[in-house]
Amino acid sequence: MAAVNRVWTGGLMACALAVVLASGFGCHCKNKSMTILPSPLADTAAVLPEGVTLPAGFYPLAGHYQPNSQDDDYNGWPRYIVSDKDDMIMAYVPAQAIVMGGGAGLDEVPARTVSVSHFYIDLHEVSNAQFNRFYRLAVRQDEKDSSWSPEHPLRANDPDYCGAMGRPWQVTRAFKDFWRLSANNLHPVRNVSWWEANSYSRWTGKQLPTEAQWEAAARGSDRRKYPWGNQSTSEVTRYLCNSKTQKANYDGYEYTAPVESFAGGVSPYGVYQMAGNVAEWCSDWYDPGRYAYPSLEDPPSDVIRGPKLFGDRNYPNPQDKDARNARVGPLRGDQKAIRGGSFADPIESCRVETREAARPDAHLNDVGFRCVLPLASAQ
Ligand SMILES: [Ca+2]
Ligand SMILES: [Ca+2]
Repeated sequence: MAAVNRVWTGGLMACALAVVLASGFGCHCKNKSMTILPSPLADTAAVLPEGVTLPAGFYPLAGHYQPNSQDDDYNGWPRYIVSDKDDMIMAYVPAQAIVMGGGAGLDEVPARTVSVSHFYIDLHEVSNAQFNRFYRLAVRQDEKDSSWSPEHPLRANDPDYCGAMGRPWQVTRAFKDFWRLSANNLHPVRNVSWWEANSYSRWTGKQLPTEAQWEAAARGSDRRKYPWGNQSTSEVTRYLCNSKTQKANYDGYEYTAPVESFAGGVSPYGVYQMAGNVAEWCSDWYDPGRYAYPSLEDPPSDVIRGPKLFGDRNYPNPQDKDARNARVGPLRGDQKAIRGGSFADPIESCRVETREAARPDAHLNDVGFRCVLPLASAQ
């Protein structure tokens, strides 16, 4: 677990990030056949060790992957990979047991230990440019074929599908309320509903993180209060995090900051802005009392799933022990979990343990998202 404490310092990564972000959006989508070219960041020729297999469309980061090097190797797993669909760099988070919660909020107690398998997580929040690339594709496909949906569309018997939503994967232009072409391409997308975030994640072949995955990526296993440690004074955090400060501009940003800002505040895995900037949608339905049902197990496969309709007064169902025990969250709910706090929250609300929630159809001006790539089995 020594790797957990390594802090990323890669100037090379910053260069690669700047190149892909500066290249803007649409570079893969201009020809009508929609041919997906490999990301310029992808090392498509890399030979991975036996037993290390990345899904199609995911490659080691070009110029960075050196098998068996101490700096870029978690038992053969590249420390950084690239997601071809959205040119996103993703960071490796090893399998581990983490202590979730234990903080000040009533929904954060008691602390509980959860085992998380290994996965990759987006290095930064999804940017306006990245989301706009998906939006343009979604709208164009929607106009041609009204039955279009991203890969792996939700079905009516999927627990994440709400019949009242009609076509929940439909992507709206709401994010454009806060996106100004060229002016803030590299800022995080916001004003996107959970459905839209989920559609994006499915399009890329990824998922939204569970609360457990999100917390593991933000803090590792040492129970730190913030991604960078425990410092919380405004004098210190002005250099580590974009939160709401007494002086509107104390940390340099009254609203959002570019997604790769505040390099000093990255998590133990080098992940940017898990605290602040925009708060982030998670895949879990929100259950404020869930920590009272500690469990190390995934939900049993024979649990009967069903759609949850808004306004169901039976939620949470006290009989639904299987769902409440699941570390991946309840099977039903009417709000989705949100993590990390935002530019509109005081630093105390940007703690790793802070839990918030909103209806999945809500468009909130300080909520965005990032994605994860779960790996098949624990190492
Ligand atoms: Ca700020
Ligand atoms: Ca954030």
